[in-house]
Amino acid sequence: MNKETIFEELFRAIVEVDEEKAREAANELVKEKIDPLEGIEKGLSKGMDVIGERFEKFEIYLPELIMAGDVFNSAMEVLEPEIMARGKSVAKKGTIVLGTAKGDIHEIGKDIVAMLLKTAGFEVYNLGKDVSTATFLQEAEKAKADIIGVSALLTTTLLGQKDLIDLLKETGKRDRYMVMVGGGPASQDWADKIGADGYGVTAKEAVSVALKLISKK
Ligand code: B12
Repeated sequence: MNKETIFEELFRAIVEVDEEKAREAANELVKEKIDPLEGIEKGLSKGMDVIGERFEKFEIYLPELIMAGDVFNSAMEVLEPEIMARGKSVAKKGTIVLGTAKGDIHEIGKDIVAMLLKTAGFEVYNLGKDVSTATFLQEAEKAKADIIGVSALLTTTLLGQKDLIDLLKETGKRDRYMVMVGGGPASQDWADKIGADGYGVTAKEAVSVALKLISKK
């Protein structure tokens, strides 16, 4: 199977909510030695965008959304070892505490960000989903983190990113931690507006942003 066909199969596996197809296409991708990140971007994530659009138009409902997430994860089970194996970094770059904002349970994208940061040499503390601003700060202190990363997929939970920056200011710790934000409704404009140090559209970008931030330290 060629590259484009595999991407198409990954895309269709999500849109058709077909776990078996997802695993098969992911295995094929690994066999053909294609960059798994390209498969995520050009296949799986594109499928998720279509699922999101259909959900918005009431063409599908919550159970399908949940199942699409499961299909994505089953492809990731195949791709993750390959991504980790391709990571070639040895030297430790820095420490990052990462989580999804309070009230938000989306974590597929955030987990990919965590995985890529690890392969790039960061020590990553993945706090999971629905994380309060107080917990972000508490865990960053415990881990002696350099960077705090906040993911938000809902317009309503985007404010959690601003709340963290406000909390850091209030507690006199704004200069202690760099803050990186991401997720669907976030943007560079938003990051600038709330005074975040970095923003990334994709997990790959999250890594370059984190590397840039750490080099400035
Ligand atoms: C799967 C999914 C779910 C799953 C999540 C499963 C899980 N374990 O994560 C479930 C079923 C739980 C779910 C629930 C809901 N969802 Co939902 N969901 C999605 C869907 C289809 C895909 C998200 C996804 O995983 N994408 C794939 C990953 C790889 O991409 P990503 O998350 O964007 O992450 C990438 C980048 O954003 C970036 N990134 C992510 N985090 C970070 C962090 C940093 C620091 C950086 C730098 C970068 C970065 O890197 C990632 C990899 O490249 C989206 C549609 C969409 N296109 O986003 C809707 C979507 C996000 N959901 C939506 C909604 C409305 C809901 C619900 C409210 C539905 C409901 N009525 O209950 C609930 C909310 C529950 C809650 N409290 O959080 C809306 C949000 C609208 C809005 N703007 O507010 C969307 C956009 C669908 C839509 N178009 O209507 N959902």
